[in-house]
This record gives sequence, C-alpha cells and structure tokens, in this order.
Amino acid sequence: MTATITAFERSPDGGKGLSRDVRVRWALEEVGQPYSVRYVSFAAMKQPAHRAVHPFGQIPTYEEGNLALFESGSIVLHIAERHGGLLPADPNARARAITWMFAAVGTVEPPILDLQNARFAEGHRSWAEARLPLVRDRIHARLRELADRLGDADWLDGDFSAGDLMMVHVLQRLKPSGMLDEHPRLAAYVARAEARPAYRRAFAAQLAVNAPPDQALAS
Ligand code: GTB
Repeated sequence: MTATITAFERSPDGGKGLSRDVRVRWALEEVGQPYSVRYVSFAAMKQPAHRAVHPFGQIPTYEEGNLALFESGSIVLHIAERHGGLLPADPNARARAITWMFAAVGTVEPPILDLQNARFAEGHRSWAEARLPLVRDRIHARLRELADRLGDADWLDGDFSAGDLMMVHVLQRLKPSGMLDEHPRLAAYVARAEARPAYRRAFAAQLAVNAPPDQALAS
C-alpha cells in the first residue's frame, strides 16, 4: 500500500531540503518504497482535519491504510522496521542504530533549534545578540563530541543506518550558518550522505515543488 506523507505547500527554506518531510522522503527512497505527498499550507496545518493526524498542527505526517503517524523520527523508525535497508539485522546493532536516531533528535537537534530561535524568534529582543555566543558554544560542544565519536569512520556505527539519516538531516540545518565547516569530519559525513542516490532523489523531489522552475531544472 502506497503511503501518503505531508509536506509544506511551499517550504520556507525555498527548497534547501531542511524541512522535516525530507527525512521521510529520504527513508522511503532508501528502502525503495513509493509514496505520494499531500501538500499543506500553514493555514491548513492548523485545521481540525490535519490536527486529527498531527496534534501539533505540523508536517510531516505519514498515512498508510488505517495507520496515521506524526513525528519524523517515529515515521522513519516505522519505515526502517518494515522494510530492509535502514536497520541492521543483528539485534544489538539495531538497538544501537535506533539509539543514534534518538541522539539526533534528543541530544544534537535541541541546541541547533535553539540557534534558530535565538536568531529568528528572539532576534528582535534587546538581549538576543548577547545570547548568541552561548548558543553557538553549546552547539560546537556537541559537534566536537559527535566528531570525536565518528572519528575516521564513514558512518556512526557500521553501515549507513536510520541513525545516520536522522543525524545528517539534523546537522544539515547548520549549513547556512557555516558552523558545520568548523568540524571537517562532520562536514564530510554530511557530504557523504548527500551523495547517496536515495538522498538525491528525496532532495530533488522537494526541490521540484519549492524552488523557482529554473533552479529545479538545473539541479
Ligand atoms: N518534532 C517534529 C518532527 O520531527 O516531525 C517537528 C515537526 C516540525 O517542526 N515541523 C515543522 C512545521 O510543521 C516543519 S519542519 N512547522 C510549522 C508549524 O509549526 O506551524 C521545520 C522547518 C521549518 C522551516 C525550515 N526552513 O525554512 O529552513 C526548516 C525546518
């Protein structure tokens, strides 16, 4: 049964691939499953019909038969558990890959989201500029720890997994800030993941909807 996911009718990032539907598109591409997309406006996201699937009025969602899910991490885990290619068969290795998924959204993503809040939601406050160095320091501390663990390996634990998929998408959010470039191992890790054919298909699919036509054609 073909799953239907939701994505922004027009992503605020203009097609940079930073909205969280890309995690789901990418996972589906990695496991070779087709999907359809229902595009929703900001207004539609807050309507009862969408909130019936996503209580917080956000994207992405995932619907397959009578199953409806929200939360990108949970959706990616569901896809990875039902189709081969994103989780190892060995139970311990599988548990470790899932641990990296949680680490991505629970440990690495929060300080990165804090930077977005500090710059945009709180940017007009008198104290906003003074807070930024603290926010950046916390991100760099996490990135150093992550880079130390990655070391010279290609992926976080053996083969590419759903843990890498989630971690890479979290890290991509830092690209516009230039902060990732200060951690060459992580920049290379993200570039390696972006070179995967499944990622490229997922990126192209969202770009086709979000970018001006000339940019989408050039990609
Ligand atoms: N924890 C949830 C998950 O992982 O699924 C978070 C979902 C979430 O924040 N969704 C965002 C959303 O629906 C879209 S991805 N926001 C609308 C709202 O809350 O009203 C977040 C996002 C937005 C914009 C950019 N961008 O422009 O770069 C990147 C990411």
